[in-house]
Amino acid sequence: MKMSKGQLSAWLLGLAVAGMTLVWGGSASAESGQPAPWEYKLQEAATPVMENITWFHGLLLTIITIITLFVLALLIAVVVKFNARANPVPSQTTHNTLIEVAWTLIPVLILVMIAVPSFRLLFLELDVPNADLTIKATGKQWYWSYAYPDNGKFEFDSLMAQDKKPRLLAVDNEMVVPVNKVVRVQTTGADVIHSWAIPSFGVKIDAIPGRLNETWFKATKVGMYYGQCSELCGKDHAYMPIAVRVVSDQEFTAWVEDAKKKYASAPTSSYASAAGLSQ
Ligand SMILES: [Cu+2]
Repeated sequence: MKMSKGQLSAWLLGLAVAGMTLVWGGSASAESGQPAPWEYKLQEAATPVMENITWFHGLLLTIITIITLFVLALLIAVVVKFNARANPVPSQTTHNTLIEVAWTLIPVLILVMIAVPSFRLLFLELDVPNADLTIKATGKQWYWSYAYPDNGKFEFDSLMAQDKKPRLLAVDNEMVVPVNKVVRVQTTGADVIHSWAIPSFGVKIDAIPGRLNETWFKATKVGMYYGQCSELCGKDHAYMPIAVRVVSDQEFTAWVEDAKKKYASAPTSSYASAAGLSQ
């Protein structure tokens, strides 16, 4: 098969367009907040942070694709134009100042172009804005406990529910938060290191014994959002999912009133009782 230069560039262009369609194309999952069959992309964003992560991921994939296709085109050009048959007398050239300066400077410029949005995203993730409420998530072998210090100081355990869907993600008592509110999440571990993570929120933070980590999210859509413990923590690491139910303000207030009664008799966290801090 012999390809003309025009055919080859048309073919490469087609490949690039197909790649970009995959990267920037429509949503893969019908239901947000959980994984979908054959999903190859990031879950649909439910917070501003995750929207930024998705955008940055798309940018990087675009840059990588263009660079890879460019290198592939150069390789093909070398193979076609400079093989022994097509080019029996090789050139003796060893240096070309212009090209050497270009292949140093252009990669530097590309890296700077990546660094600017990268640092902006890091600051967005790390800088917790003024929070509307704080929730403390304690990782335990093998479930999570959630405390609401701003809403009545109750605490409850959240265990995987065997009989509920989605399988391995549903829990008995979900963490409940109001929509469009900045939620500060503080994490700690009661026994070993766990990690509190929700893909569609763009949040993943270690829960470390003896330490208090914090992160934040602002869910912009009501619904159910699922995640999993993301630090290998022992035998049942795969069976301590995280489920967050995002509701309207009124529903949240009603839920808090309910929860205060429902969890009134729940034991306080092991830390609070060990330190004599129980309310
Ligand atoms: Cu864990």
